Amino acid sequence: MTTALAVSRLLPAADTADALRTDVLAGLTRHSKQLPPKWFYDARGSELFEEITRLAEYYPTRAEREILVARAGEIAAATRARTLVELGSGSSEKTRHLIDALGGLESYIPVDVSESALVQAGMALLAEYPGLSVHALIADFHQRLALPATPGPRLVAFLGGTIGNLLPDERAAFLRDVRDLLGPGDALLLGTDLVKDVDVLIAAYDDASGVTAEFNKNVLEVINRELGADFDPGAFDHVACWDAANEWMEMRLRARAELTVKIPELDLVVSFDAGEELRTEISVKFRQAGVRAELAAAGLEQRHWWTDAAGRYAVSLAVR
Ligand code: AVJ
Repeated sequence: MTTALAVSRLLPAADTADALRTDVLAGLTRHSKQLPPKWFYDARGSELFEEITRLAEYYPTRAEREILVARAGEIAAATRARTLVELGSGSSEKTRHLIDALGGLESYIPVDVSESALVQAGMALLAEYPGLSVHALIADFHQRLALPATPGPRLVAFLGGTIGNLLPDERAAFLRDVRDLLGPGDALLLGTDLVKDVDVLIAAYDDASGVTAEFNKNVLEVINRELGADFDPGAFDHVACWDAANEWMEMRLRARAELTVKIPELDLVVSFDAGEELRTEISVKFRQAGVRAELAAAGLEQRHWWTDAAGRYAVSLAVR
């Protein structure tokens, strides 16, 4: 028996194109230039991110995997989930531990903006788990989701530490939206990177082999391709720094010299001073009390908090 992969597009491709134009226009014409990190992830950017997850310096992926492997049985027992919804699923690599552990799982709903990642991951999972129905949703995790009618209880997973890309008010709105997705008996599994030694953090975002630098500069390639811009990625330096007041890592691109960039699709010319920085990502590092408080503010109760043995990363299980 072959089961087809169901794919629903909740995010029209035209909306994605509009969103990029809006973000680039707003982000490059303001006083402190910035771009949202979601634009890193075209096919090349997703590939570079996968490479980052294998770097010696980039611990979060391995730490999260350690937790999921160690706690899979507890997660299964606590949730008895029959449907797994994974927000920002990407390659769905980390999901296999959960699917394996959730013995009674009937339905898997990966949600991602990247259609290519969804189709690739979805097809692979269908082949590996013959009894599982897979319904992929092309959607932005920032958008309110209407989920297909699948059997409960549902477990909504948001892993990888991606919640750290959101500012505090964006996290609050996101967590309220997740709460609205959950019915009684449903649960949220949330991965968060933790505050730690600054040198460890800096190394994770500025690796010796330069993969993260290339990942960071890839956003300029995306803007060149999609909006006809003429960014020279080589004219920028990769910068990773710790913001101690906000407890987040920042990635920036710093113009080596004064330069201008044409963005024909926006009828825009942008100038950079020598040394001017463009913020491309924040990656918030959390503490347990903070995560618990943010969950509570959204109407969610933190039932479990599991860290890796080294205490670098945490996975929370929360319910309504
Ligand atoms: C996938 C968003 C969790 O913030 O650590 C990796 C992306 N940025 N290296 C992170 C990223 C630089 C990553 N997240």
